[in-house]
Amino acid sequence: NGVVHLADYRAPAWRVEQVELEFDLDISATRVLARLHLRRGAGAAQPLRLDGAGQELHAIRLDGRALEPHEYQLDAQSLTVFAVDDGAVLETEAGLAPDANSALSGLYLSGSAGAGFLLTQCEAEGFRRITWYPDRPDVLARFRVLLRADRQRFPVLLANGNPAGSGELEDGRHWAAWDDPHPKPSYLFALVAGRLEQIEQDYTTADGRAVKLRIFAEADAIDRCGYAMDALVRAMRWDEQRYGRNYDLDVFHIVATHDFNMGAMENKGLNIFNAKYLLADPQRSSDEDYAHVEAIVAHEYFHNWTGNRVTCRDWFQLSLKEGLTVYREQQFSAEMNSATLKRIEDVQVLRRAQFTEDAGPLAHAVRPERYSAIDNFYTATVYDKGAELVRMIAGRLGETAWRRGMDEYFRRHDGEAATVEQFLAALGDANGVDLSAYLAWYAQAGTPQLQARGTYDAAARRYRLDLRQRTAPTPGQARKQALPIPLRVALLGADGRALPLRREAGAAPQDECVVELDAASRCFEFVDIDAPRVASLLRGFSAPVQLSTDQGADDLAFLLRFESDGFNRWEAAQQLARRAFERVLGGAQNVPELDIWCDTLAGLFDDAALDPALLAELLTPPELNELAQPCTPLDPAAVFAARERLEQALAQRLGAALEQRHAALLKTERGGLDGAARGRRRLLNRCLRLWLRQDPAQAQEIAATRYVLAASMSERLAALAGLLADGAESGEKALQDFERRYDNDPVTLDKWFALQATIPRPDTVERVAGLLRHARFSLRNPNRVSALLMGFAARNPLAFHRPDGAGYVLIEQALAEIDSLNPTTAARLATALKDWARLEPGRRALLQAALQRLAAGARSQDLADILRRTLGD
Ligand code: B3K
Ligand code: ZN
Repeated sequence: NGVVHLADYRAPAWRVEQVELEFDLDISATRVLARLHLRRGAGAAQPLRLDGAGQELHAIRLDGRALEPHEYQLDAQSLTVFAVDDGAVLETEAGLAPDANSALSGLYLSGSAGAGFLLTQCEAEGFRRITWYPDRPDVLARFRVLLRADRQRFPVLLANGNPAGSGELEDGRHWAAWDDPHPKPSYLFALVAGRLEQIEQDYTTADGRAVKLRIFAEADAIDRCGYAMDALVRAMRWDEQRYGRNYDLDVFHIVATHDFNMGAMENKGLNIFNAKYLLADPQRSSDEDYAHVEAIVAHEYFHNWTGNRVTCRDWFQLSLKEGLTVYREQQFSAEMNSATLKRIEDVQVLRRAQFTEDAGPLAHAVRPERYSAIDNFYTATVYDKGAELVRMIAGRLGETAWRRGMDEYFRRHDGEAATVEQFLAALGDANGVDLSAYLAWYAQAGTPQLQARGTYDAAARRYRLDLRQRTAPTPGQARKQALPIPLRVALLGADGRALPLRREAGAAPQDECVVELDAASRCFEFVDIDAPRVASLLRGFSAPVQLSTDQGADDLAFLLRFESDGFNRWEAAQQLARRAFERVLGGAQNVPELDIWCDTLAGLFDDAALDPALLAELLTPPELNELAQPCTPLDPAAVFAARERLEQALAQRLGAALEQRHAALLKTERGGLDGAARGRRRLLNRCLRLWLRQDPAQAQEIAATRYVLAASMSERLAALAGLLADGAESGEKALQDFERRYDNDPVTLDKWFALQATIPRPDTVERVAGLLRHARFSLRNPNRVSALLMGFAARNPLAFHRPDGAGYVLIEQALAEIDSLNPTTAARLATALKDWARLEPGRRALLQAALQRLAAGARSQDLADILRRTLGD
């Protein structure tokens, strides 16, 4: 049935010591010669079974002798050779059609046949679509690659590793050889061939290696790669300084493509990037785009050690490289920018994507125990919850011990394919601690609910904190165990300052303590405490849990005013907004929480000491998906209306101050890219959105002007999104202008599609249906699908969940088509339908029917897997 189980892992029966690949590249007919130097692996002698999919076999030789048909067996997924000796060399010749590869896995064409270029994507199982190979991450081989192609059509020929010669051939063809000295699994293989421009920079590593850094892109994009280069250099320095990790080849190459199934790929020495996460320029990129480029360039670079030098034994260990690398990127971004803001954004991502995943039918452990389509496990759980687990472990060890542990991890496993157990063992052994209790976090799905209750005994001067945890059942995991939960705690006095904390009399006092809940429930005591006003719990979001406390709205307002931990200050605002939302949704007319939320924020609005970016975040209630999460049965329109009431109330309460602050911020707005300018702009844009609610007539006029005069893309987008949400006529005019301006720039035109897909109005369904027929739209391009269809299905609940089901039908039809083109993209889009069972009965029936029809017709294993799990079959 195609299900793979972690428990069934066996070491490979055959290894590849070295592989030589020769490519004769052509858009529609590429030939691949593979020469595998084989070694017997673990276990008793077994026939050599290689993975393969889709290519044609032109020749097969063993130790130079052509094999007879009875000596091997070929089927749709594999090639088996029966009698192979240790040390044998197997040669195969394959034929591929890159231009017919719409799945964008394996070797494919980016762009048009006339002008585009060839490239590969192999993770997780794309290499088998290029040649027959033991396509699993624990087979590490040395790769030598020879590329041959027409020089005019393919002037640039790239592969992993170091350049090993190049030259001319007859008939206008040329060749380039590449040699990667670091043994690697096949999923890290890459090649790129085509007409590409480049920028270059010299870099010397801390240990003295001279490296050429190059970024390649098509001619119209190459002048937008400078920021990525800058980010790369900073990431390389940072990894040297913070982790002692140096780069290990003579070149480091990055290539940009518009046709890519994900964000980017860390192929050894040859990273390939979705152009959307590599290109940046002040006119066309938003502040968010810049942050993404910096983070993803760093992420892929950091993989060179966490992922490439130490790779994963099997795909169940995916979070070993992904969670760890996300965590390293989070540290890097926090140091490059505002640590508080970065933490807030990380937690937003976690709550919006991972907590919702954990609470639904697709919930799975950070290290799942089975899968039927591995590409469906590149999830928020594996990445973002995985990063939270690493963060907890790093926090448990402390900075110095964490570094010592990581050094030990690299020392033990460099050049190997490792497991989560080995990771925890290295970290623990280096520091004489046992971290194995954290394995349960990797094995157990679901978000723990943490309940906290504080009591103060004035006579005894003791503060007692009662903690209790519980995790609800998830699909396939009925019973849950207690997990180790570190909780960063402070007690604030009436003046807002942290009180000295002692766990026992006479101990040295601390401003903040970490208590670890290591059972279902426990109580912790603090002694010699005077007059605590409020407890600040889970500071910095010290564990990926859902915390509920017995604190009242006044306590939250106090935290919002005085808490010195920036994250928890924001969290207090979120919790207050959430309580107000729940009361409003419940139908209450009089909502004291709403007044408290508005009043407290109004009190902070003019606080000159407050970072403008943080203020902008304080002024933003949780987004719709977060608010909707606990609602069963869910009426998305009611959730939308309740959140609107929050925004309205806040806008009214702030009143004329919005216009004033907006005007003041505008005076200094020049489109600057430094952190301070970006922070001010965040507040500028937030003020505009609120002002549009408070005084639509006037604010719309200003927004229309700002759209035209905007000094930056962030400002332009905010003005346009505001106008569109209001249904303003000037918004439509601005949309037309936007399309004219950026018609030829795919990355920016995607913003145009996404803006329209997310207009929170019921008739957006018709608008999206119209855009599906737009000349620039194509179901073959994942970025376009993501902008228009994912934007609509995942980020526009009001329109997508229109009660007549029109939004569901639209997505159903598109999905059926995408499934036959690009299974990965289809499966990802289908995850936007996962919450059908929580909907109120009317919508639920409509969406369920759509899902069932889709499941009946699904062609790819990827889509079928998501639908099956979504429907709970
Ligand atoms: N490792 C790649 C993701 C590959 C996805 C394959 N379906 C990018 C990254 O996480 O850095
Ligand atoms: Zn990654």
